[in-house]
Amino acid sequence: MIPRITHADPDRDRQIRRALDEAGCCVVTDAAAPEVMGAIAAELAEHGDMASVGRSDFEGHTTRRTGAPLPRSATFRSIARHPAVLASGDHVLGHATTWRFSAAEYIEIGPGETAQRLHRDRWKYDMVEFGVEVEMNGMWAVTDFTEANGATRVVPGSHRWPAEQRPHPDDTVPAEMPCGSLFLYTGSVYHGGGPNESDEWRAGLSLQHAVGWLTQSTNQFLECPPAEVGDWDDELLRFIGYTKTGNGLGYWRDSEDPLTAVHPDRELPRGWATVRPA
Ligand SMILES: O=C(O)CCC(=O)C(=O)O
Ligand SMILES: [Fe+2]
Repeated sequence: MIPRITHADPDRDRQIRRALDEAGCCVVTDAAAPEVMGAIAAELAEHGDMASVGRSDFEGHTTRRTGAPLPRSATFRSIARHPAVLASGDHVLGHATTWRFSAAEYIEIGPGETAQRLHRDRWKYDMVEFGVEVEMNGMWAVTDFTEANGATRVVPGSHRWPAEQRPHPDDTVPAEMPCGSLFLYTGSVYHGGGPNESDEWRAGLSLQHAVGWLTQSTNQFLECPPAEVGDWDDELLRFIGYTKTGNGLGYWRDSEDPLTAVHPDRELPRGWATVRPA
């Protein structure tokens, strides 16, 4: 069973932490208004039309993926640091000096799509067994997610499975949720896009976050270059990677703070010492 938590519940963050510990996943309902989801869909629509459908069994054959929602959608920027995202990342990735945004992708699963292969998202890191969780991911329901239209299928509790244990499709349950819900899951939970047996498209905004010492899935400094992000909040810039981390990672030139590249007029402290995101 996937734990379900209501966004407005005063005990929300504690429940999210417990669900991620026990099940490795949860659904937060009413995390954003359906209008917010609609605005993101509208802002991404012109880019989605240009993106091709997938080319492999993993990407899907009637699934459209649109990248770079941060620069393309001001509305997505306004919810990238949603409180439920911050609570889950702080809990799962808080062992690292910093954790940060890694990628987001708008995934539209079309009628007739088959089930995606079940996987752990953290396998992208050469399938290394790190001994700590390195990813904390999510999926915004931009449309309703139903079992029929391709809701993500997940194996609750599989974040604890040993490396050699593999899931069977019968182990999965669909992350059914209304538009505006947020499905949260750790990098070790087995899951995959569901088969779409309906005649409608299922749209979701997939989120990836990782510890600061790993490469981000998308190159944020190409996607959100310094010259184009001068009016973004410092918190968001820190969140997408304009920050030092660990013991001497992420600095720029003469041990400068990378935020200096966006705001050359600012005097920011130099040095390798980590600054935690604002
Ligand atoms: O579209 C989905 O429901 C899941 C996609 C996914 O897990 C992935 O592409 O890694
Ligand atoms: Fe995945």
